[in-house]
Order: sequence, then structure tokens, then C-alpha cells
Amino acid sequence: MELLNQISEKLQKGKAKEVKALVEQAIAENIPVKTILEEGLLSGMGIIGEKFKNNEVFVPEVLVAARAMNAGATLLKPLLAEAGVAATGKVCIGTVEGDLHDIGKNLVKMMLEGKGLEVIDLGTNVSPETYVETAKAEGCQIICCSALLTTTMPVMKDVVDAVRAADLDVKVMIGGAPVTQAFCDQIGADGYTPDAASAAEMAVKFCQA
Ligand code: B1M
Repeated sequence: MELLNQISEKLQKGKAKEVKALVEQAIAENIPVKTILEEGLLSGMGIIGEKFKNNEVFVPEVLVAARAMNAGATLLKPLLAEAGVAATGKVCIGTVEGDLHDIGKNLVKMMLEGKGLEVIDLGTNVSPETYVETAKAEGCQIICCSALLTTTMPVMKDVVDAVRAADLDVKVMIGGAPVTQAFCDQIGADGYTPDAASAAEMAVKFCQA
């Protein structure tokens, strides 16, 4: 669809204002939120990711694209709330220590909130101690960890170990591009999902259990 292509292209060029206007137009045209997110915003970010990998674009271009992505995603947030299916539960979420990538984490947060869960956003570069102290102080049922770098994935194991050492009845969910189910099993985390929507579904199940 032409409008979704335009969102993807403007995002790749880092045109945040234009992305925002196009997303508004897509919403007004009743294009499903999931389609706008996946075929517009995430598609554009995926192309930027490939170009970044191939050294065709560099950090500044990726940063402005990320800003444009956030500008569009923010508009979708209220629409993700599903009327009448409000779950109850408290979650703290963050990107692990050493890692500054937050786009995926923000999407997971939006989806969790869309399901009615209360979310404490710890931001990026979050230490295992901060996750554990927050979960304890705030009474969270779930700790959600995101990592985008292979070098920061091991911090997720530190989080699992810290939760077990503190003897907390808290589930640890993990995700992010390099994370896999095998890694989840290996470090003894409670759940892995490949995308934000399924993360929210899993979180709801944990909170209902
Ligand atoms: Co970075 N970066 N980056 N980067 N960056 C990657 C991750 C990389 C794969 C690019 C590449 O080389 N191909 C590579 C990592 C390589 C590796 O580890 N093997 C990389 C690198 C190397 C770096 C730097 C080291 C570059 C440098 O400085 N030389 C540096 C590290 C900085 C740091 O963190 N300490 C760096 C910096 C940056 C920017 C600041 C420029 C920017 C981040 C901006 C920001 O986040 N605010 C950036 C970006 C944008 C990327 C790419 C291009 C896109 C990441 C992204 O946002 N994707 C990325 C390449 C790529 O992934 N193709 C890359 C979109 C996002 C929606 O996807 O986060 O995977 P993702 O989230 C998904 C799922 O994974 C899942 O849900 C989302 C979709 O529904 N998910 C979860 C995420 N968290 C979840 C948690 C869950 C469940 C699901 O449960 C709790």
C-alpha cells in the first residue's frame, strides 16, 4: 500500500514530522494499527538495519530514523489498548546494562500497557541490581529485559541469577534481536518471545497464573 511505503521511506530518511503526519493519515483511513506498525514503521526500520549492517548508513542516520520511528509509534500507543481486556499486573522493563537500544523495548512497553498492565520503564543500561530492587520495592510480577547486542546478552543471565539469589517470586522475560529460545533455556529465564505482541500475551498469562 502506497501510504505504508511512504511511512517506511520517510522513516528511513529520518523525517519525523512527515512520518507523524503520514501515520495520522493512516489512522484516519482506518488502516489497522498492527499493519501501520509492521508494514510502515518496522519495515522502514528493518531496511535501515540492513543498510547499517552493510555500512551503507551510519550512526547519525540510524539515530534520526529511530527518532522518526518513535514519533510514529507514539501515535499508535493509545490505539493498542484493547477495550474491555484490561489485565492486572505490574511489570518493570528495561534494556540491559551496556546496551542503549530502546526501540524494541519501547514497543514491548506499549504492548504491555495496551493489555492493561502497569509498566515501570527503567530505560536503558539497566543493571541487574536495579531490576531486582525495583521489582522488590514495587511488587512487580515480571521483569522484562531487552538486549540488542550479543555482548550485552550475558547480562540477562546476571538478572536471572540475581532474581533467584534474592528468592523473589518474579518471572524474568527476555527478548531482542539476538535472543533465542535456546538462550532463554540456557540461562534459565522464564520466557522468551520474538516480538512485542507475543511478549505482551505471555506477560498477561504470567500475571493471570
Ligand atoms: Co545498533 N546495533 N549499535 N544502534 N542497531 C544493531 C543491534 C546491530 C545488529 C547492527 C548491525 O551491525 N547489524 C549491531 C549489533 C551487532 C551484534 O551485537 N552482533 C549494532 C551495533 C554494533 C551498535 C553499536 C555498537 C554501533 C557502534 O557504536 N559502533 C552501538 C552500541 C551502542 C550501545 O548500545 N552501547 C549501536 C548504536 C545504535 C544507535 C544508537 C545508532 C541506534 C539505537 C537507537 C535507539 O534504540 N534509540 C541503533 C539501532 C537503531 C540499531 C538497529 C539498526 C535497529 C535496532 C532496532 O531498533 N530495531 C540494529 C540493526 C537491526 O536490528 N537490524 C542495530 C527495531 C526494533 C523494533 O527491533 O529491538 O529487535 P528490536 O525489537 C523487536 C524484537 O526483538 C522484540 O520486539 C521488537 C519487535 O516487535 N523485542 C522483545 C525486543 N525486546 C524484547 C523484549 C521481550 C520480548 C521481545 O521480552 C522482554
